[in-house]
Amino acid sequence: VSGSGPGLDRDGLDGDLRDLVEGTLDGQQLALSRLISHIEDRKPGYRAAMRAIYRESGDARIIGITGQPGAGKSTLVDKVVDRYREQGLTVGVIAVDPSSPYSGGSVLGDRIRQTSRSEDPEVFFRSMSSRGQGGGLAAATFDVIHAMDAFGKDVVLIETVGAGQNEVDIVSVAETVCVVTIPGAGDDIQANKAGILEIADVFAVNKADLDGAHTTRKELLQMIRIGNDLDDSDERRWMPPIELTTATRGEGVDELLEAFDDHYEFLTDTGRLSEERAARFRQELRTHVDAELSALVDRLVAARAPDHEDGDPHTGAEAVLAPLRAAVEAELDGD
Ligand SMILES: Nc1nc2c(ncn2[C@@H]2O[C@H](COP(=O)(O)OP(=O)(O)OP(=O)(O)O)[C@@H](O)[C@H]2O)c(=O)[nH]1
Ligand SMILES: [Mg+2]
Repeated sequence: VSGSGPGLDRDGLDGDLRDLVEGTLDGQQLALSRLISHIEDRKPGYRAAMRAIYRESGDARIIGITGQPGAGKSTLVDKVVDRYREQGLTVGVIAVDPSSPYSGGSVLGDRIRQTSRSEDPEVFFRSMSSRGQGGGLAAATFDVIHAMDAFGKDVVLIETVGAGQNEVDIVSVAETVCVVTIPGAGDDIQANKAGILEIADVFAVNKADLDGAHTTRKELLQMIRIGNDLDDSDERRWMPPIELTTATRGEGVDELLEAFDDHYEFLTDTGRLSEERAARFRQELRTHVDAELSALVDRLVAARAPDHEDGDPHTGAEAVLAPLRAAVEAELDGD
């Protein structure tokens, strides 16, 4: 991507911010890093910066890695990064609300520092947390993905803690979602069956060096088959592959990458990639609207809601909603 060419949309971009955007599109790590801080903090002009960034993004593969705490997601991500680098691809990694330390460009800090590619300039790590995001973590995550994409990363990996515990809905963020589970997780899997089946494009049964990996694989397979039998649509279906991995030793990682590739191929062959991109666009737009809407509503509540001695909650809600309704109706009048 040649960013500083004539195509850059400079509208609303002042000096410093324009330098950051141009530097990012030029592949400068420091510029990317600073730009991400700027957009995470929602500093003035971030929206104009994102507009310029967005126009240059859209080429990266976006892969989500999710699963229960401690399943080995970060260890696996580290090995997946290694493999992609061996294939000559550049990689961005985003850890959302990491429960394990994750800093300075290395997954898990010192635990994996020696083996990780923290010194590799072609790998860019960033961790994001809901602290200081003002509730906009999901919105900021979309933006950071685009920034890494426009920077020129071939693959962006996003690690989130799984099963609905996270603010970021990994399905609306990633093209391919890998759910990481571990041997003996049968009960957890049963409990979250519907949610897991819905989101997983690929399963990794990690810690396959421990007992019970094959049993867990069988349980997952059974669950997928039952779900498949219940589905009577004629559409070509994707059967999520189940890969056994031992992330600590890098075993099963090649097969996992093949599964990612197969899923991507399925998405492109069936035309579902563009469908999903259209859906994601709307979801992303909604996320940005929602992030700011609640601040607007807060202002109305502060100004219009009655005290609890003076009214009931429904009348109070109506007082807040009435100006919003009026504005929406005036806007859509005649549509
Ligand atoms: N035996 C075994 N241990 C593993 C394997 N993969 C990861 N671990 C260990 O599991 C622990 C948790 O690994 P992480 O990679 O931090 O797991 P995580 O899913 O990222 O954890 P959170 O981000 O805290 O949810 C670490 O002690 C790892 O060394 C594996 O394949 N086998
Ligand atoms: Mg982790």
